[in-house]
Amino acid sequence: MLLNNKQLEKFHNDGFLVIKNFADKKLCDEILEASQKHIKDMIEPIESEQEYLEDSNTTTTTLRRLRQVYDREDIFKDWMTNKEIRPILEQVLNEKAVLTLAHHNSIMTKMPKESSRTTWHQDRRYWHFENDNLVSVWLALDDEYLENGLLEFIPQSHKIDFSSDRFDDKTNFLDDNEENIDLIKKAVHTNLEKGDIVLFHCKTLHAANKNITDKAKVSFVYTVRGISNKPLKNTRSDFKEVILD
Ligand SMILES: O=C(O)CCC(=O)C(=O)O
Repeated sequence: MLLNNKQLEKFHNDGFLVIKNFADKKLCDEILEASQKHIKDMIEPIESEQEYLEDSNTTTTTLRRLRQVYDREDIFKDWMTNKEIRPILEQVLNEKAVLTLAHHNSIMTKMPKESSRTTWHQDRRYWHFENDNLVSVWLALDDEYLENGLLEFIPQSHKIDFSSDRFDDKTNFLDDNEENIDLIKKAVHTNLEKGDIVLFHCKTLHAANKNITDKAKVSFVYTVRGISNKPLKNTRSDFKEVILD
């Protein structure tokens, strides 16, 4: 499958693109099913909500993300190496894609009630590559909407070079900075249905609310880099990778 010119232009212009109905709904159900035991038993490595809270002295652990999912189940690996998406990844990266397993290699959850808001940020904040030619692929395994923590994006934010004072010391984009307030007003969202994917650039500002519904939201996210955009040596981005030939 290939993007048409309008879709490709939209991706480059906005910094993200929703592709409706990309993955088979049955595949989404199977991925979700395979993720259940990892979620229920919080099988490591995981990221917890508590890691994101400033003054958390609770002993509870709420799952936020299953990390390093590529090697956990064949069905996860198969999704991340899916052949149908490769021409699209090559289009948006403008060169061959390499799956980088260091960072977004995750099943992302928003647990009912216990999840927290994900503040505005750019994904490249903790990544170390030669440049910013990195794109993430988000798969909705079920319906996603604002009340259960749908991703929201700020169109064209990937084109802006922000000064560091617009972020806090954890590189969250400050909600109360005057210039940021104006930009955040431009945020958009598109409800997702099972099987929809979203491609987003590593500089595109995005955020998500907490899940206020009674059902967990579970999504899959992985990242690819352009083949010429190498991870910097001796950083955490310099990790196992898969060339998507
Ligand atoms: O679902 C979320 O909390 C946001 C996830 C996110 O920002 C990301 O994976 O880059």
